[in-house]
Amino acid sequence: MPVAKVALLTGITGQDGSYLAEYLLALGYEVHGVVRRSSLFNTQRIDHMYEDPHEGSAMRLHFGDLTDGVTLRRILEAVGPEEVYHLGAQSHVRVSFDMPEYTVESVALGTLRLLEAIRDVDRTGIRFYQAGSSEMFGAAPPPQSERTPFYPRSPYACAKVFAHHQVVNYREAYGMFAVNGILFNHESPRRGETFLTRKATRAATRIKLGLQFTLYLGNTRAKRDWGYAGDYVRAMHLMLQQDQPEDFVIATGSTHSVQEWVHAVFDRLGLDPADHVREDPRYFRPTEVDVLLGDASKARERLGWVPVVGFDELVDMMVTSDLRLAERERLLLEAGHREPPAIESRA
Ligand code: NAP
Ligand code: F7E
Repeated sequence: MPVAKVALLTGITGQDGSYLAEYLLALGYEVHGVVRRSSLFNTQRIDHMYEDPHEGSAMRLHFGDLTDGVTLRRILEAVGPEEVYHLGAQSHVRVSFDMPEYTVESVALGTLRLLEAIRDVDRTGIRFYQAGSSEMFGAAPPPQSERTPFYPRSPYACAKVFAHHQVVNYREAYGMFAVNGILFNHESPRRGETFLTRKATRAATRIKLGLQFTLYLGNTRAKRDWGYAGDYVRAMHLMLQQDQPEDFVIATGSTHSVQEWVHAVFDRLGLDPADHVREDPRYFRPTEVDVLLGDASKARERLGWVPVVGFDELVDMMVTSDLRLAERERLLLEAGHREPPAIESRA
């Protein structure tokens, strides 16, 4: 019987980490994840994969933090992974303007800490994936590909550009198998509730069931290339199975405005956004990324990667899932549970 490959994931509790862990477990991997300590459980997205380690679970969790290099090194030594998927980050662009120093600590220096730990533990045997972002292109005109120069427009994007260049430099300086996936926006029913797509599906489904009345938004003219997270984690894995380490753009190749997303969501529920959507200046960013539209032809040709889920199917999937969630909320409310705070009071 072939020996299972061992993978270590930072950010396993996040949207992408949960889909990637599922994907790798299905391929027969032993999956290890770095989880930060929190006062409430932060493992909701991966609980369904967790089994008692005493009974030989294929997924194991380790306490660690991207701001703590010593612990990252200890985890690497203890786990001995063949593949490291570095997904952990303070990943919210607007929040990065509120918390620039912490964002750089976790996104830029966190990546450097991990690369340094790998260099010491085993510089050539471990394959390393860096979660790069289309935000790095920022104000560069579309379409954006691997050849497009970066023009970052937020502390988050500046930190990702730093991490990107470190990965290239560790590859060239130490011969490490280290790659950057430059992923455009990808969404799912597991998307954090303060990102635009999910904020809209949560709000519209709650409005439909009478749990909320208004959705407050910032800039609705921005355009994004939105794909499905489940498709994008396949690309991460493919990048680490190649003969040579190379960087790839991952995108759908079509772009839609925030307004289009909101209309598509409200339409499906028979609601008119004009009755419910209002502007709130606090959701605007000091500098915005106006249009993202990815050219993923290199990934199509070299990895054989193409997205399966399109815009309409993604909207359907997220609306259906959040409608179920809102129905549960309403049932709890009817059973006398306290009304939860409105989504927009949270971020
Ligand atoms: P996410 O849902 O926000 O998940 C982020 C993960 O990082 C969570 O597991 C979080 O832990 C963890 N984390 C945050 N700060 C940490 C720290 N200091 N130490 C250790 N772990 C920490 O993000 P995502 O959407 O899955 O994205 C995954 C990665 O891809 C991120 O690096 C993101 O920047 C990048 N990316 C995302 C997209 C996208 O559209 N989703 C596109 C391009 C790039 P908690 O659960 O405890 O918060
Ligand atoms: O914003 C606009 C906002 O926060 C999308 C992260 O995963 O993808 C994500 O970053 C657009 C922006 O995602 C609201 O101004 C309007 O133009 O969902 P978002 P993002 O900033 O594109 C990239 C690729 C990453 O790497 C990041 O980690 O929507 N917008 N009104 C709003 N956005 C939010 N969040 N909330 C609003 O009320």
